[in-house]
Amino acid sequence: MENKEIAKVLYDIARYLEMDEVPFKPYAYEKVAMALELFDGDVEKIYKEGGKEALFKIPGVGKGIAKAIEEYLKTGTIRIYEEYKKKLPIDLDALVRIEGVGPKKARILYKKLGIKSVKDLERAVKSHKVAPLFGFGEKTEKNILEGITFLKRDKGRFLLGEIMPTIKEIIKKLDSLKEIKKISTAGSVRRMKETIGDVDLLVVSKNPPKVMDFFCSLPGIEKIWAKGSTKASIRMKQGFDVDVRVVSEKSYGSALQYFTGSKEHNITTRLLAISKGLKLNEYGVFKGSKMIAGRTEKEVYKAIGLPWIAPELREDQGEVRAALKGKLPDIINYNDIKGDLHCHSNWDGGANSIAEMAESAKNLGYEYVGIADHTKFLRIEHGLNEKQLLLQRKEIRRLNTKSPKFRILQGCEANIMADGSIDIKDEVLAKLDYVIAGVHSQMKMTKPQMTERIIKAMKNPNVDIISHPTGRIIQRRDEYQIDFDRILKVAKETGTILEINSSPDRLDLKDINVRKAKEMGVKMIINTDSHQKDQLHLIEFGIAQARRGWAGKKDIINTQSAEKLLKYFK
Ligand code: DGT
Ligand code: CA
Ligand code: CA
Repeated sequence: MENKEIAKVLYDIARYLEMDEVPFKPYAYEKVAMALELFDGDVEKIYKEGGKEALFKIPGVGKGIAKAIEEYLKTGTIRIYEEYKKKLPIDLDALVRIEGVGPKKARILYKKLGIKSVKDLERAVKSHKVAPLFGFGEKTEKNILEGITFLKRDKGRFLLGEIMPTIKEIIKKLDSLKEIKKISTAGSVRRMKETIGDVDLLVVSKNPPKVMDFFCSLPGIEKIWAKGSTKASIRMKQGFDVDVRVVSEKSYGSALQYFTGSKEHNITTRLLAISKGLKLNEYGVFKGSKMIAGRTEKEVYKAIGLPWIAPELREDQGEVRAALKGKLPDIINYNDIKGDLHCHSNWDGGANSIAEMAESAKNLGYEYVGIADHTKFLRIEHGLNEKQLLLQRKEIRRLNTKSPKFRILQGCEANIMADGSIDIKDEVLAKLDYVIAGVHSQMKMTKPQMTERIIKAMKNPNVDIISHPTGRIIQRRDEYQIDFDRILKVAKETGTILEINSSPDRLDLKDINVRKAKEMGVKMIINTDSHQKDQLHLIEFGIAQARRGWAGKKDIINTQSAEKLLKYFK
């Protein structure tokens, strides 16, 4: 049984408990569910070997949850989970994905209007049955409708960061099969797009039937759509589909080039081949009937007169033209980051201590880490006030003397208030190593208002970085109404750094905005916004967006040493 499967059930229980207004418990379940998703060990194995007590190894697991996990491992379900499902037979997963609908609201909607699904809700909202409910109102009704429309727009796509761990597991399993000589992702996964329609895998093997059998018997499969002699397609329990294709070694490069896409990039490369009197397809590059390339991607690109192009760039956004002129950007590499400056500690309710965050950062090979806890306006996040920030500063200084080679920097993630002011006094901000400021409230302002609000914050001489600058949450919430070009202009003038937030549901700045920032000469920083140590690795997804936005090492300030980095700050 997969950890993720258990995590999912715990998440659901957390939501049900929340709907039932049980205090504290929902949070405990949710925390363990989150920890489980990132947990390295195999929970089922740990339990088999060490019994219930061994489950305490999982962060956040106490007696109650250990018992629940045990019950699930033994019986395949949990009693309260089944009871809740009967009591509240609604499509909870889908309903709470709508911005503006939480578990509590979902419960009211079911009890009062019998709403079980998104479809039911859409109907109710459109006939204005929701606004009169206690705790809802016109505005909520409108927000819910917007949320539903938003979800539909991106229907059936999955967050890359959410499914990547499973993709990596699948690849690892396939790779263990000796009949598989080579394996790679293709399609949007290889291009590291923020959302994924389906997962494409490419395999080289001399024994395709064996590969097909093995692939179609992987754990976690919900159903098999198709199983042919060299091609198969499955649906995973998590809801997404995976296509696998077996190709011959001599066509591996051209197949990889073809199935990596994007479709638009392929059209451009194929036209280029035609213009040179060649034919390019998934089997190779051909001159008449003679195959002149196909074994590797590099050789395929070379045959049509191009250097190899990184998959993240293959969106037909001018990359082929740039390649022809020898002007492909020298994009940042996945191992170029030297430290993460947006990490939360347990001072603001994060899961880990400053020392633990630092330890994990060190293990990633970083030279420094920056603690940027929330500040006082964000009460629910236990934001720190001036006094606490100064206390924390002392603590960080103490920790730094203990490990001279690795450096902990202290920042904060302060709030940009509606009028553009910062919720922490300037004299305290000035004492920190750096200051991140972000919008966390009143996000629905008009374009001029929101633009001015952020500009005012950037003009504050203590504000160095703007976190998640456009505020979007993928599949949930649009960007704020802002004049992004003006924001870039002022960022440039004031030397303010814009964050590329790596959280898989944010990825903010997104790729096209990264490209704009780069073109304007605005510096950026890639951070994870980790609230626990196991999230630090999510940096991969921020780097991917930076690459998709053509950013180079020099555009991203945390590719520099701590000393150089501190010089960038105001
Ligand atoms: P997705 O799955 O919607 O996130 O996006 P992709 O890019 O993974 O698209 P998918 O899975 O439909 O196809 C994988 C790749 O195969 C695609 O990026 C390019 C190639 N491909 C598929 N259909 C066509 C086509 O009709 N023409 C060309 N030139 N290439 C195609
Ligand atoms: Ca795909
Ligand atoms: Ca596909």
